[in-house]
Amino acid sequence: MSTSAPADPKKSAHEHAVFLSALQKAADAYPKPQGVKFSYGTAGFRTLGERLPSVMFCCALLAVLRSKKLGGAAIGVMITASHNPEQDNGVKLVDPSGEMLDPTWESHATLLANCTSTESLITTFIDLAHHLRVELDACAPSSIIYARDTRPSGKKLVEAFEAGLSAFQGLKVVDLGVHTTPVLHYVVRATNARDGEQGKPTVEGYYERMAGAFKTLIGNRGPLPTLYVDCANGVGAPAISTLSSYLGTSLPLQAMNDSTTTPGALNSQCGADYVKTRQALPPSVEDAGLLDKPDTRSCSLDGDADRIIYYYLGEGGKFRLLDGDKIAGLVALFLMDLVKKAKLGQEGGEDTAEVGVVQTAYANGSSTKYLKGRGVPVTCVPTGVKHLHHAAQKYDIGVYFEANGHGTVLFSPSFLSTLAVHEPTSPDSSTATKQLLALSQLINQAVGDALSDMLLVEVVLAHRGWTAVEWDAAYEDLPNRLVKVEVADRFLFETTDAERKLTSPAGLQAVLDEAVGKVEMGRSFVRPSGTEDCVRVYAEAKTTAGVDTLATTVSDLVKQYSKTQ
Ligand code: 16G
Ligand code: MG
Repeated sequence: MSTSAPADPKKSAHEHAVFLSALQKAADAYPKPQGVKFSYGTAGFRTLGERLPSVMFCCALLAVLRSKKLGGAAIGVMITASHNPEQDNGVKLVDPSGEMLDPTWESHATLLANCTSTESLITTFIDLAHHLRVELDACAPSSIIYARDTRPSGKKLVEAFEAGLSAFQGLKVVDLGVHTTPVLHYVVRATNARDGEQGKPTVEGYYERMAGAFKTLIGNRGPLPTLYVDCANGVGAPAISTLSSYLGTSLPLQAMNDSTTTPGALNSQCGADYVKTRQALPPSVEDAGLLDKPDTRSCSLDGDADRIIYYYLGEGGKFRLLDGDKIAGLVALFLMDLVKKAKLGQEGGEDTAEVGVVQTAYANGSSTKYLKGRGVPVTCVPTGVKHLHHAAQKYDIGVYFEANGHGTVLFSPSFLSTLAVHEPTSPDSSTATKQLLALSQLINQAVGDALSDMLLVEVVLAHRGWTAVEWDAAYEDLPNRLVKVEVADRFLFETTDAERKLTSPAGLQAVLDEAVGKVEMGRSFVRPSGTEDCVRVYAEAKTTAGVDTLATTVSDLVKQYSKTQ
């Protein structure tokens, strides 16, 4: 198994035998449930919480392996099922930079999780370590940081995970407890960074850094009007309460749907996913009658607080959605203005930095048009945070948002170095430079973060002197529909061009193009879901009638072609 000769072969063989026996004993308590096939997808493993103990055990083994492979760098493990119903749970691994697990390791996770006996699990694990050239002995350092959300199944899953860790000697382990997904990503990234350059690697460090940057950016513009926050009855509730205490009076936050212990309440009739898919207020928010003034803004977090959607009631009490696309537009144009003001070019010349936006095909056509019309480069990538994140890293300032509200802004290391040494030639340029630096601390550099995105939106609105109404006025969304179509085999549907075109089933794309051509400003695409057993159809058009026709036609064609293969 080892590639280098051990110092004392006898001692090493003995240690290995002790390790195998500990592993066997621990693994026996967590057999894989029969008849279930686990798959590590875009959001890690996700299914009913009661099915997951054996998966948690396997994730402990994989996390240790990954950390040892990377010379002992801290690996994160988050136990959550985000916006899924309360009985579901899930687990995903976080790489040392705070990004999602390297996709080439996803198959290793799936392989381990599907082992049907302790013997096959141990053999598979040892073979994997051998194949990846990882030393399993205690001398090879390993460090794991984990957290969970408020789901009732979380405690048991943590126990299963810890049982997996218990087979190893000499691990560095940090249990953060109950926190949001972005907190875990932040702590992992900060732990692995040099000289604290990403902030203090603790939960307190996370809140301090973010709240400190917010206060700097708000300056004497505060206190801002009260913001109503729907916490989806999830882990966002304690997080909002903690954040409030760090913010003081600069931004009064009023939490709604903050009952984390009421059975069945999590994500039920509330939260970012509910609001985005129904395009309506959560009933609890409507009943509270708090959004009575036309400019009172409110937002909803999802179950693990890595997504955020804003909204308000417009003229005649009409629900108005301010989704991920609207956030991207607001933020990108603000950043472009700041870069211009900072005059980062040679001898006080204008911008040298490129601010770009990354979207998926789900972005409303109006948002893409709005951005391009204002000279903002836009990249379209396939659904899933890892694709957006990587594309955003190609810009000096990369703004990425999915329409569903998951996103953040990445500042490239070279841009941050430019800012750090920049010598402003005017008070305006000095202020803008300081603001850009504060923004790089306010915004979570590891992953989309509802809390940090919320503060970012508040900063931009305060600087612009806008209410939700002025923000919303940027453009009018084209009417759009998202339809879920159940088919016998969703893997029959294959896509290209950032999921905008189908390559299979044969012939379907041509008839879709024909259907789209018949509808004014029509656009539609079809892709297999990465998280559910279905195919998703997206359609948009100039009018509501047009989009309804297009969505129905395309859904019918999908059903028809899924049968003829
Ligand atoms: C996952 C993705 C999210 C994406 C969604 C699409 C991550 C962390 N999350 O939740 O970004 O919008 O899947 O779901 O990548 P779908 O494939 O079922 O449409
Ligand atoms: Mg989430």
